[in-house]
Amino acid sequence: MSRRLVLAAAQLGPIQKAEGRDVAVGRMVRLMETAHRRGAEVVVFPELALTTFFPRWYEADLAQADHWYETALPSDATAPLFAAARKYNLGFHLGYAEKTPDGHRYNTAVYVHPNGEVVLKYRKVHLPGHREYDPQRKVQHLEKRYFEVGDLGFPVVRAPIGENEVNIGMLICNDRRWPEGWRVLGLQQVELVMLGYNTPSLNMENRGFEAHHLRVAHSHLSIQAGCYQNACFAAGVAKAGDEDGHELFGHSIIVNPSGEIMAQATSWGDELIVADCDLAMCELGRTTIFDFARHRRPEAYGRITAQTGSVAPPAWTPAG
Ligand code: CDT
Repeated sequence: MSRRLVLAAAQLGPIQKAEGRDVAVGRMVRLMETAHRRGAEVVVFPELALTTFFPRWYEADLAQADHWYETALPSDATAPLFAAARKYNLGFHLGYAEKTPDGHRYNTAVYVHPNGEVVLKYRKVHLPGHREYDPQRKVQHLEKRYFEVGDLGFPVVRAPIGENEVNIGMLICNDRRWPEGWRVLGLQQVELVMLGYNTPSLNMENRGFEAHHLRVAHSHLSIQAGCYQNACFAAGVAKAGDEDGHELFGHSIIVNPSGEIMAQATSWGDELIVADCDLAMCELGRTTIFDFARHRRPEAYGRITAQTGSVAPPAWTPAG
């Protein structure tokens, strides 16, 4: 039996440092209106969707960065998103910087039901970048300064979306490059992975020497492989374009459980892409080549959880 879900990925163009949340939220509400007109039941927004990608800006005193974080959802600034969700009967995924009442800071995503309830929350586990100001870099990437490692694992929940119950999970940006996270979601029969990202077009870890097309290729490769190997759909949704002189690549995609791209953004601005997803497609992989119960061999995977860094192998020496 087919279980159809109309899925929208709402890529956002750049948000400048000086722009307030009202600008981003206004644009997001317009995208929700478009999503509704195109029949979508759920819309996925990027990582840290409410502000510029602030981890590129160094702040010696963390308290001076407080204005980048949300302390409550909804808030006055984000209330229009919740109102639009109700008006259009549209669930939405939102990435934002979270500061908890006891002072913890996370790079967080939530899925919100059209009635305004938070159904699922995830806090980013794989934080890229560095903690201290790095004078060698042209552009800072201070996620390790501004966020703690997420403490919620990789949760999946069965949630009502439109006509269906859908097993939803989340990854955030750099997480997409780590098969471990995908597999933990796959082990919970995830059907839809919501994944927002802010990825600079230049690899500053490599002083900008990585070719632009490879940056996009690696993003797509990771998402397509994650979907195929875990028999799920994903919406990989970018913040794109030039933020105060710093370029983020777009190329948002919706991917099916065969690892195929169903829809792709072609602009560097606000853009909605939509795909009609047959959730029953997840069953093929899950019951055949990736039937985990039949084929996984966790007794051989000890290193995956016992070890962080790689170790050099023993050297082979000839017996004779
Ligand atoms: N936001 C985020 O996680 N971006 C990273 C770029 C890392 S470069 C230090 C990504 O993996 O896309």
